[in-house]
This record gives sequence, structure tokens and C-alpha cells, in this order.
Amino acid sequence: MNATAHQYFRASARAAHSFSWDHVKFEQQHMKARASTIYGRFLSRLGVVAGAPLAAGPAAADWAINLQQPNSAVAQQMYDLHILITIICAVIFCGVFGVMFYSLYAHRKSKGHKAANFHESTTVEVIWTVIPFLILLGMAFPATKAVLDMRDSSAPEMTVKVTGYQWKWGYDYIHEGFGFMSTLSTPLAQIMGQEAKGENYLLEVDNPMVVPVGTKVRVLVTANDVLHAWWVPALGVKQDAIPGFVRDAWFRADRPGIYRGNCAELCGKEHGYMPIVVEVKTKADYDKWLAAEKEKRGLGKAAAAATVIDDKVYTKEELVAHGEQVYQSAGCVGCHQANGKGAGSFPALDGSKLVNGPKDPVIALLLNGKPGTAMASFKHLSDKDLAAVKAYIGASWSNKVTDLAQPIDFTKARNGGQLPAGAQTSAASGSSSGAAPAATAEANSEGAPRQALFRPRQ
Ligand code: HEC
Ligand SMILES: [Cu+2]
Repeated sequence: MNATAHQYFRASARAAHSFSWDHVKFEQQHMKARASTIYGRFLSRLGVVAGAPLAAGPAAADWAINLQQPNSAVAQQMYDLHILITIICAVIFCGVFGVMFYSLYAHRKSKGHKAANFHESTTVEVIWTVIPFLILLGMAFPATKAVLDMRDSSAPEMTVKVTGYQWKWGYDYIHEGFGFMSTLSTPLAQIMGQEAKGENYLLEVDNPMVVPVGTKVRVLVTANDVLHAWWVPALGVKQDAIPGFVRDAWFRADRPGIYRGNCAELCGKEHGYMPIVVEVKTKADYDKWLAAEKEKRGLGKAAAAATVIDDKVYTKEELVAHGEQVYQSAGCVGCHQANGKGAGSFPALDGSKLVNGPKDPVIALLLNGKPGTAMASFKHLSDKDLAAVKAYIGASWSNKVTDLAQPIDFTKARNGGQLPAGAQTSAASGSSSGAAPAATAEANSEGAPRQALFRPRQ
């Protein structure tokens, strides 16, 4: 059985009332385990000297009093800054304490020293103002540069939305149209102390975030429930995940490899069980991974076909016949009724000025709905379905619309009035007019904003 800590805690939460000493023992073991790994691997590297006695067991091997080996320009700056400031602090420490201890010793009372009188010495005042000022400048300059670089998430080559959940991470490859959850994969037996702890104890997940090397990755960090924080030290990213807000950060990994981090904001009882794993692959391997993930989700071929646009000109009869089915299947009939007379607050389509008028307002209404009313957006329908249902309501009952809309009118309306860049027409690609509309709908199911957001990946 590959029970994970996660499942255990889910179960234990449900059985919370059946408290037992086993649970306490478990917690104690767990705390010890955490001490030896989290402290060993993170705090120790952060230079928390007090953590040293706790860094026992498997972590002892890579015990080091420092930050993690940086793997991005920003992480490198943080690292250098850390070293620089530590050195400055050490020099000041030695200087100040050196003078102090020397003075205590050399000018001690038993030797009969009299205190010197420095009152209103301009020289001394200038010196003790200017020197700290220069030291501060020397620290502020690289620090400001590092902070500005950290915040500069402009012109990313790809964007991943990271969502914190109690207690797992969600990664959405928003321009690729898929996402997944990433949960702890450490076996429960290791956590319970029944099995030797693995190398990446509590720092391993089922589905790591995968990114290509040398690519500017922007992460949009948010949370679904409580505060979390997405922290990958080697990549120089630590960003609070705040429900209701989207914050961004970025990194460009220098070398392929696997980089691990934790949630860095106390987020509940399983806070320590939502590690972060980022797998940095070469560009070729990343493309392979991406293709496989898309294939797995049925996005591979469909996505390629999605840029094929249905530009066929349908006859009114073709559209009306298909539209009658859509009117039923999309649920229009439930509100506007089969006789088009509507009911209650649902307006009649029969005789409607809008329906009998020019096509653009009707296209806009069908794509966007009317906010605040029961008339929802129908943009999840394919362009052909929409053109057909528009033709149907325009030709039924007493309506006699003349401004017929073709599927391509909807395609353009979704994309701000023009065809999506790089789109092929169905005539050019030779695909059948039957298959293309469905695929178009798939790609466009998020409407125009998605097209506008799109930036090609390198
Ligand atoms: C859940 C109920 C509901 C469904 C389903 C629904 N509508 Fe509507 N529709 C409304 C309401 C309510 C309005 C009035 C909105 C307003 O206040 O302007 C409306 C307005 C309209 C109008 C504008 C009428 C006018 O004269 O202003 C059209 C056209 C229309 N709907 C078409 C459709 C089509 C086509 C479908 C199916 C694809 C559909 N509706 C599905 C509730 C619905
Ligand atoms: Cu968390």
C-alpha cells in the first residue's frame, strides 16, 4: 500500500474525535523527523547555528552553514548579498568589540586611566556619521538592485499559475490549457517511523512543476483557502500566496535538475506536508514532457487542429436546421420557450428587435451573456453552433432576420474582431467542415482574453 501522509491526515481529521495516545506518539515522531530533515536541509543551510544539534540522521551528510546552491541569477544575487552583508557585519563586529575590549583592558581603572573628553568633537561626529553612511550605501546599492531584479517579472517566456491549497499545490500552465495538483508522495510508513526515511523525505511530490532551463518563467501565485507561500530557495523565489490576490514572481533556472522547497507560511496542521518540487528540464525534454502531458489530456492533436478555423459559408437552411437542435440542446428553450414567446422574466425572442436587427449585437450577447441577468454567456458552444442558433431564432416564428452570421463571425468576435494569429482556414488545411468547429470551440472556450494573453514559448 502506498498510503501517503496526506491520506493519513485526511483520515485522522475525519476521526478527530477518537483521540488516542498513538496519535501523540505519532506527532512526537513526526516532530523529531521534521527536526532532522527540515532543520538539517533548510535551517542549517540558512545558517541557523542553533539548529545544528538537531541536524542528525540522513541530513548530517550535506550539513552546511549556508544558503542553498543558487540556480538562477536572482538566487545568485541573494547568495552574494548574504555573503557580502555577513562579511560587513563580521568586520563591524570585530572592529567594535575589538576597540571595546582593547579599551576595557588597556584603559582599566587599576592603571589609573582618566576618561578622555570627546564632547563636541566635530571630527568624531563627522566620522561616525560618514562611515556608517558609506557602509549603508554599500549595502543598499546591491540590495536595491537585487530587489528590483526580483520584482521584474516583465516579458516572461512562459507563465504558470501556482495555487496553494490546504495542503497541496496546483500548477496551471495557463497558455497550454491544462493544470494539475502536486501532493506529498512520502510514504506514510516513513513518516510513522516504520521504514527508513528516504533521501527526499517530506520534500517529494507526485507531480512536480516542470519548466525548461534558461527560460524566464513567471509564476502567478495565489491561494484557494488560507495564506501559503511558494518558496524554492535555489531558484530565488519566495512569494506569499494570498486568497483573492494574485502576486507574481519569476525565475530563470540556470541548470537542469530538481529543486525543492516548502510552503513557507503557516497554513494549518499539514503545513509541513505540502512541499514544492520544480523539475528543470532541457528545452527538448521540456517540449517532450509538454507534448506528453497534452496528449494525456486530449489536448495534443485537438490543440493543433484548434487553430484551424471554420470559414465555410453555410446556407441559411443548413444553419437553421442545425440551430433548431442547438436551441434545444443548449437550453435556450427552457427560458425562451419553444414558441419563442418567453415566460415571466425571460423575454420573447419572437418579434424581438434585437433578434431581427443587425448581427453584431446578437453575437455579442450570445458570447458574453448579459451580466446580472439569467442570460448567461454561451461562448462554450462552438462557433458553428452559435451561428446556427442565431440563424434559427432569426428565422423562426414571426422573425425574418436578414443579417445572417457565419461561424467565422463568431471566431472573429471572440478574438477582438480579427482572426487569431497563425490560424489556418479550414479550406487551406483541407479538414472537413464537420470537425473544425468543435475544435475551434475547444481552443476558444475562454474567449478573447486568452488569445490576447498568449505569448509564444521559445
Ligand atoms: C436561464 C435562462 C436563459 C437561457 C437558458 C437563455 N436565455 Fe436568452 N435571455 C434570458 C434573459 C433573462 C434575457 C433578458 C436579458 C435582459 O434583461 O436583457 C435573455 C435575452 C435574450 C436575448 C435578447 C432578447 C431581446 O430582445 O433583448 C436573446 C437574443 C437571447 N436571450 C437568446 C438566447 C439564446 C439563443 C439562448 C440559447 C443559446 C438563450 N437565450 C438562453 C434568459 C435565458
Ligand atoms: Cu501552505
